[in-house]
Amino acid sequence: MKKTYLFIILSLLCWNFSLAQTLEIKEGVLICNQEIFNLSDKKTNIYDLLSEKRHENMFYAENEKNYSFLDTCYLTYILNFEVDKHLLKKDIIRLKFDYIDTYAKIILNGNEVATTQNAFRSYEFDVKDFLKKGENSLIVEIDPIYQKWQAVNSDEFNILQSEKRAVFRKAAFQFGWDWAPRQLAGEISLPVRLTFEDKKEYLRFASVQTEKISDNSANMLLTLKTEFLENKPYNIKVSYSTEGEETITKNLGDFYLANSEENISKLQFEIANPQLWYPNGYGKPTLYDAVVYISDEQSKVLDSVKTRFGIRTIKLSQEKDKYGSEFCFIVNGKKIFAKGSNLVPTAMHKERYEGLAKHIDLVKDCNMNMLRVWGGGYYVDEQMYNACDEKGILIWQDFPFACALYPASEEYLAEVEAEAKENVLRISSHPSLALWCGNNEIWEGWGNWSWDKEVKDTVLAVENYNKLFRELLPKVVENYCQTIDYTHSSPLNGWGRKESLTEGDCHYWGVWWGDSVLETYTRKIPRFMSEYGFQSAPNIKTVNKYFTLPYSKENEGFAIHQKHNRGFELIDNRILERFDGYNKDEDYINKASYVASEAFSIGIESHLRALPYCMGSLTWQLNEPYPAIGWSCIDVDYLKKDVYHTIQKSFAPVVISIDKFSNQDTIFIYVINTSWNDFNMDLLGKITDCDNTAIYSFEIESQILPQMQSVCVLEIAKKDIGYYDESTTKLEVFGSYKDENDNLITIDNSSYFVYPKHLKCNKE
Ligand code: BMA
Repeated sequence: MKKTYLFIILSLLCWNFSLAQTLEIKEGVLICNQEIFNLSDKKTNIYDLLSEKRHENMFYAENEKNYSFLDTCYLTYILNFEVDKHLLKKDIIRLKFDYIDTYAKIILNGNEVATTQNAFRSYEFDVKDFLKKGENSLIVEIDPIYQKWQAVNSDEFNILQSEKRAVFRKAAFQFGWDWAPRQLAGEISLPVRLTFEDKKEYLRFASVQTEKISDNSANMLLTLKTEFLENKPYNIKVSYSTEGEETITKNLGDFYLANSEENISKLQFEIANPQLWYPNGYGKPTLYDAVVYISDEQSKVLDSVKTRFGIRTIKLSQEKDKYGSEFCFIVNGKKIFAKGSNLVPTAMHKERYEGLAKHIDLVKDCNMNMLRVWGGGYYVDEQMYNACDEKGILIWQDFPFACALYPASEEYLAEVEAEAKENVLRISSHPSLALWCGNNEIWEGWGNWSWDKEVKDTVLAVENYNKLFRELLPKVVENYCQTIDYTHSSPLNGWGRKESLTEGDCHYWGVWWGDSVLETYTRKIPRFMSEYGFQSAPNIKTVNKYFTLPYSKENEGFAIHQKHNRGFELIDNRILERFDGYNKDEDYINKASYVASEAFSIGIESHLRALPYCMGSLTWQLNEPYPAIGWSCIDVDYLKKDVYHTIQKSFAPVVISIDKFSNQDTIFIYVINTSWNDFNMDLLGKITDCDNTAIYSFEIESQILPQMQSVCVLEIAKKDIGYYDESTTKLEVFGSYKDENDNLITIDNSSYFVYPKHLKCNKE
């Protein structure tokens, strides 16, 4: 085999109190079907490497078909590196992988170090015995999952024959989804790290959570992960600071930490006069930087670790009321209206969500304050959590389980427990974390999708569900992240059931899957809408980059990007209500966008008008890892789709909404204020005819808009509008108010009363 010369980066990290050294292995080769590819830390997966070698865009036209053979390909990563003999003298030498997907064998200098089977964990191994002076060879072999997947006997695991993927701890969407192709080949991320350390007492990790906020102080919970402690008292100090304030150091006292379970210890401290963290639209997301020190009895500092936190409480209120029970987030003691979207992975492979971290302003500028991390992807990585902490974007984190029955053998539960412990503890310090949720649409599937007819043992299926989602996962959350609530599934009830509108969260798919007209949203108001949406094509630049003309379902270079089996039909049904037809070019893209924009504005405004009955609206979906004709508002290249602008407008702090659907004789005009400030608004409105002559107008001065309220400011009886013909009229409403910073804000909304094809005059 061709000898590979590798780039080794040896970085000396001078930690405060001992000399630890890290060797980063950033380059190597990947072999697939005897073909050799050079790796770099930017390119580690076979799909990117192959498309680079072929000089082609993998997702252009039908190209993706030529990559499907990779599903069955055996992959071998070869990473050679040099080790200095001094390093070998260190007591603890560990090999660390941030990401290995799935079923890998790790071989170091001919010795099998370990096998892995879970893409949701990071891995580290003691390798002191396997390393040698000079050149070392690390080989990672990844077996294709495809053959294992085909061979799964679903009855053996009591899972669905149609969703055998559930046996593997690998992101569900990679098996193919209705917005993504199937791409199953595994990978590792680079750099792989070797750490060389002396054996001594270590503070490995610290997380700070908020337990309680009272008048002038906050009670904080400090969770520490330690290693190699002895059975003696250790002193713990925390230094913390936030921008513009002095650093405060607190001595928390002396503790016997060595006997803690799994080296995890929990301590408490208080912060006086805390600066609170608030979500976008409700205040500043203030962050604190902290350093935790561990010292011995002689006050010698043994180790320290940095962390970052925010001071906020967040609760999910599911209090019962006369309708059912609410589903509402309470931040720092006050209710918020959750505005946001569902986050899916930003790339088909290792990148997970990092890409969006760099584009997080797209989320903030869209007036969003919450993202739900959909369970068919991964646990969100640090970059993205950090970005959300900084911008005030709350994260609802599903555990990675979606749309399938999952096994619950001891072995499987042990894997899930390991991944959950690692990720829950890692994420617990982030103030953006709002909720842990067991899974996506499994409880709904069980109750509504005839799974009971497909699975071998229905009693066992419920037992398995309970073991995973009502026992194991809530227990991990309780142990490692006790300040954050847990709910076992999203949604609580399937959208066909009446309870979906009176209690819990709801995924309402009557519009789209159910082929209902868009205005159905006005009648299907849940307590919290956690998924709903309508498809459209990517931004036109992205369309031109990936799709070929004509834009018709007969042209595979276009049609391959529609992954929903009834997608074209459902879009057509709504377009043809509004337009007489379309050309199979940009005209189709524009008309589909028109429909989707209308869907999102009707949906969001319906939820807002129903405040406080409805306390959240999360569109499906924020982003996509592939150029799909799909539901996202940001496309694969991070470009805004038309629907982005619609959603941004509808998620503004104060919104004018025209309700023309709930009563055929009356038009209702609402103003909804989802902020925590009261405003006064002046409103102006007119109904114009074809020649722009006003046939009706109104003015409202100093309309009081109390915080967190939806106010019906005017009812217009159609009989009172002089000459009125729905096919020739348009209603426009303008409003202006001074916001909390005394800035003059102007907003507007407008509406026609018939579909474009029935409009008798040619208005823009
Ligand atoms: C919801 C999601 C996804 C899916 C979307 C659109 O149910 O949970 O599974 O992509 O519908 O069909």
